[in-house]
Amino acid sequence: MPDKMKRPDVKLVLLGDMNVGKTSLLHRYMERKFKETVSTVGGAFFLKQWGPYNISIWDTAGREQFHGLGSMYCRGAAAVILTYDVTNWQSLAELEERFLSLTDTANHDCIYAIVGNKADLTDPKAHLSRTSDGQPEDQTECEEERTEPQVLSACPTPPASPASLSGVMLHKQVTHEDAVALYGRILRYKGLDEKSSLPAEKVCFETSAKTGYNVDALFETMFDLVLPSILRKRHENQESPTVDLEDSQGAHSRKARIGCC
Ligand SMILES: Nc1nc2c(ncn2[C@@H]2O[C@H](COP(=O)(O)OP(=O)(O)OP(=O)(O)O)[C@@H](O)[C@H]2O)c(=O)[nH]1
Ligand SMILES: [Mg+2]
Repeated sequence: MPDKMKRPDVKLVLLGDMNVGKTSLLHRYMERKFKETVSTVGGAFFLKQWGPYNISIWDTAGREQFHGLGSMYCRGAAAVILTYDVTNWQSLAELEERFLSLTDTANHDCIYAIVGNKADLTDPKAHLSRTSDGQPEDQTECEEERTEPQVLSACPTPPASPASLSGVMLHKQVTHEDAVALYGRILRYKGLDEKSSLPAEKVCFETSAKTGYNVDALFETMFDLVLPSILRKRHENQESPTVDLEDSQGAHSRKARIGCC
């Protein structure tokens, strides 16, 4: 497929504190598995083909030292997925204290989702997971259970809690209501009216990257919600077509060469 066909139509960004599971959520959705992660450095993006559209999904680093990059990654984002860990109250507080202001560079009609990950640690129902077509999630490739030695990197992400391995439930520090309340505060921060915005029930999720619980629902809901943004962008581009600098420079230099020889 020519390179141009793969240019992203729209951008989604995952934000949140280190260790909440942003990279694991993306692996689960894109690669259908849960595997050991290394704490993200800077950011990385995956391209997802959604019908005729290309969606770039940006994974960002939660570590404080990369904080300055966050607003750059959010520039022009059509959706931001603010991620916390349901077993860690501070990870929710950080979304408001540290990450929300990074979204000032996102599109004015950016959609915000609030996602509480690691639900498998607190909620037995998060152990059962279905793919978007209703099939049980395939967990046979769960690399966490592999016994081969893992290559240690300079900055390994702390391993999943032993509780997640033993099946012991942990205390849920953040409730769904806490996330809904944060969503309300985000709308106020953005100067948006609750009545004309997406309802919290549509954009507040609890997920498990480990079991796959709600992961398809999260990403695919977001893809559907950004479709209007894609269509608007395409419409704007049709009305004021951009000049492809590469092509025009190529044509120009070809002309120049023709002219001078
Ligand atoms: N039990 C459980 N553990 C998870 C889940 N998601 C991630 N983890 C574990 O949490 C740790 C951190 O996961 P990452 O995906 O690297 O976290 P991150 O948010 O990308 O972290 P940074 O890249 O540092 O910002 C890893 O040990 C994962 O195995 C989950 O849904 N359930
Ligand atoms: Mg990461």
